Amino acid sequence: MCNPEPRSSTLSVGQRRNACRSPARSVRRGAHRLYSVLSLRLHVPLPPVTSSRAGSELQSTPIPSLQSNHCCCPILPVKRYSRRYDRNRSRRYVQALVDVTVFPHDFAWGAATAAYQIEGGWNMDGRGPSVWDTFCHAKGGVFEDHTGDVACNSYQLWEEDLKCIQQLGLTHYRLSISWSRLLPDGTTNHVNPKGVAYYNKVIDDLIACGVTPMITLYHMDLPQALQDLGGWSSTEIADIFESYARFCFKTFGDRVKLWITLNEPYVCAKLGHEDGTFAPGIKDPGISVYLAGHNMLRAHAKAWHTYNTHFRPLQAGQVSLALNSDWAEPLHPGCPKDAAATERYKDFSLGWFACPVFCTGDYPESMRARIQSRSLDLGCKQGSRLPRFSKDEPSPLGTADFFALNYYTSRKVKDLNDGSKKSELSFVGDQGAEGVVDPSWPICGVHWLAVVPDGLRKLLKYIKETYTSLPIYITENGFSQMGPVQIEDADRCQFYQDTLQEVGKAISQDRVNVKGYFAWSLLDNFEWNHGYSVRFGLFHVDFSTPELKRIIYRSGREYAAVIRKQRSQTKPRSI
Ligand code: GBH
Repeated sequence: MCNPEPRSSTLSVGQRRNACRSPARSVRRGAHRLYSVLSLRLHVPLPPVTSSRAGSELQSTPIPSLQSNHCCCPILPVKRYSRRYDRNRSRRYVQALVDVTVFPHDFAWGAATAAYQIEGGWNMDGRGPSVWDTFCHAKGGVFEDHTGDVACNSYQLWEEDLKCIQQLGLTHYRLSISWSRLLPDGTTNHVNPKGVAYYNKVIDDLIACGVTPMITLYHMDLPQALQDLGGWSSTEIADIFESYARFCFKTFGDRVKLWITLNEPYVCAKLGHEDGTFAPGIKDPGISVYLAGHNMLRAHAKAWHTYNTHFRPLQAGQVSLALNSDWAEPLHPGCPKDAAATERYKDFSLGWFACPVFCTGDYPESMRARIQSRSLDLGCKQGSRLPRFSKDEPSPLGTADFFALNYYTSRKVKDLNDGSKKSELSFVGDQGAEGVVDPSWPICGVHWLAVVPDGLRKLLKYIKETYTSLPIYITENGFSQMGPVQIEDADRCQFYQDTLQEVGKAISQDRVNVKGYFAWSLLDNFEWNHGYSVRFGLFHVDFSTPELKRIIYRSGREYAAVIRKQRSQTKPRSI
């Protein structure tokens, strides 16, 4: 097993090679040799080598491998790379393989980032602390105690980011606002003028360059002052969020027409309040998770109604929330228990937020029924642990003008009702289902990311059929790299090629109204509890030097070529 090395490692390539014994070491060794050559040519210092396993060791609950005690299925070892993703095959990508003609002429070609992951400047110019500052500074929760204190320093290097955006030829850029940079204590009682100036400049620069901004109001970084009042578990947070949203609509809405209120409420509620692996690090299984999710939905609904009533008439923009979801299929297709578990798995992830907003104004029936009956069985005093929406507040139903989807991976789902979680007070126990990785799927980089591009197509179709015919923006999708930096990231090129091909099929064959695609991410950045050991960027950021130089990956060059090609080939139809 591989011990992570310090970021300023001076080991030779040979020593590094011996230090890292991952199953994919031959692939990585080759890549590292290539990188060594590049580093000479580009004067790029060698990157730190981090173990491909180091990140997964952080996880308290590792992704279960394919193990099953019912039905029949051979159990194969999980591979880290398949043949598909380790070949230098993507040259044909731009020329032949992605059929760009199926994308509508006004398709949004984007990349996404989030404030805490890139900005740094954590205490500069009056920014207040957020829960992620506290979580990182407390140490122990993040790989090698990395922090977002500096990150890509986009607070001071915005112009460098803008050059990257222009180099890619993006039509859209998705960024998030650091709530505590704008409102240091989270409330509109104190506005930080430097924060307003920063986002004004970013927005103005984007527009001047012909790039449409999409702005997320909340991407995991709650102001610490609000956490001190109870955070997402408190009822009051919904009104406080509404005031923040109103402030942003008023201040930036003359120029910003695409808004995301909350990014991935599932992740914030589950990882932040159930598992405790994300800030604010609360481990309160089976209870806080539903409360936090509920207050996020209330907050979102209030913000949407505010926009709808007070801003839409003048500003004519659109507001939604970004929901993450795996695609899920039964582990054993013929097994009715796995089939039912798969429906629950989808309901407890995507349905938890999509059903109230797009379908019924309430949680999925399966969540209501399961949490109610298990609350009784487990002797919960307060009745069901799943809160109810009050009739005195705006309903979440209809509070989205488009569907915003973050897709990364897929799972095979097995029934858990007879297992150890049966009498456990927990979200997974309520769900009664567990997602596992199919051994035929390549795992690239971070351990949870099984690469399944056609899962995205299936998910898009499912959303259209189950939730809404509104336009869909894929607001995040990407591929990670760990270990030695590979600027010539052929595997990621292959991934984008396959994925865009699947998106094209969803548009042309399944008739899904996909309006745009945002690659995660513009830059290598602070990847939450994996720190800087996992890289999702289209640009590499050299974190070992203070300049934090941005270097385009081959996948960035190829993404740019696809965008250029699509934009030159598809013109608006003349009337
Ligand atoms: C996105 O979430 C985030 O919006 C973005 O900020 C982030 O950088 C990007 O993913 C890449 O990770 O470790 O087994 O507990 C994607 C959804 C859900 C994927 C939580 C990782 C953790 C699995 N994420 N999941 S585990």
